[in-house]
Amino acid sequence: MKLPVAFVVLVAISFLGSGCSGSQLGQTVAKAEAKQMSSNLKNISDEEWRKRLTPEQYHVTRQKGTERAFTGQYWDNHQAGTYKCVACGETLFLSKNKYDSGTGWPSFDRPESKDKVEVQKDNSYGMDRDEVVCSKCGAHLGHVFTDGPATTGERYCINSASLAFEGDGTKQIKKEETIVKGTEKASYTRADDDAVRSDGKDVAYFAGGCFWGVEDSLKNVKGVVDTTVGYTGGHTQNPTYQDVCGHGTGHAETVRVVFDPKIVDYSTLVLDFLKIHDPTTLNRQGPDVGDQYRSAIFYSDDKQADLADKAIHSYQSKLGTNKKIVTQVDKLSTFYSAEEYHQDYFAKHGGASCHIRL
Ligand code: MHO
Repeated sequence: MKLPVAFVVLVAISFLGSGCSGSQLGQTVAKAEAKQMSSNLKNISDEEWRKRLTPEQYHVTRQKGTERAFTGQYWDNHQAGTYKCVACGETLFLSKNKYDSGTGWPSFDRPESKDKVEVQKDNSYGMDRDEVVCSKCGAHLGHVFTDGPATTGERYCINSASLAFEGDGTKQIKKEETIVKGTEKASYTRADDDAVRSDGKDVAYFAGGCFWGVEDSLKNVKGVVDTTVGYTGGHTQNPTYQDVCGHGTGHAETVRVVFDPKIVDYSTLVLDFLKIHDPTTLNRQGPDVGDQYRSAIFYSDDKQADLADKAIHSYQSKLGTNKKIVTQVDKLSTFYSAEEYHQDYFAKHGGASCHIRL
């Protein structure tokens, strides 16, 4: 708007006329000015933002980018202080509301105050997510999910690149260790699976993006008796979630599925697995990018390999020729279970599963 003074005067006159007190008027004018400033910020040209921000900050805040997990400046920051918008300096989050979500992004259970951020629908990648932007300048910050801690139930998953931290000089002690790393991890080999088979059950392994969603979808299939999320297909022994996010392990987020073959057969499970994710995107499921999110079936023997190939072939003919299935069919090696806090993630934390059956 080109007439800020006229706008403020207009607001002032209308409130004077309604008998508004002097201090209320002051606040009203201040609010109007703030609104004006914020609309000015929202009108800054793309070219100007490019000059003001680093390429990474520009990509995240103006192009709605996402930094890679565990790579940003603040995911593991435990200093006390405030997190401001990197683009306009507005205070957005406080360290006392920050918690260790284990996702590799700074996570807060609430913003400094509700009016500091705006939440808008984000239907990109065919998903239904809530995008969080800075109310003042419109910078993209991240997303908010409903799988946060009990205090508010919300997880503001924010990119470090959107934030500028200002410490108050004191180190904040971690309130509680929400993540137990390494201790309960187990690994499964062919011998473990054969023991399951000798008991009349069978085992299958599927990788199709974020394992929270794959597990959540498959565990409800009739005949599935047990599921475990973990890592396989790579070369690092006993990897952590953070190792796998770092792309150096070759592992894929995978779900080990124990099923009763008298109730559901392997081919049916494979077809169901193909339907709950997009098997046509290489090293990617929606917003989650990287080889740990590749689509893969890890087979235990030639029979499983053959059935997997046949199921893929039959699903490909349903999809037609435009979209090519890129699901890998690979021989299973050791499967390492993921950290306890990743097991049954949606059942424990609530929130909507990211995998929907087509
Ligand atoms: N984008 C997901 C990935 C988690 S999954 C366990 C998140 O919300 O952190 O890779």
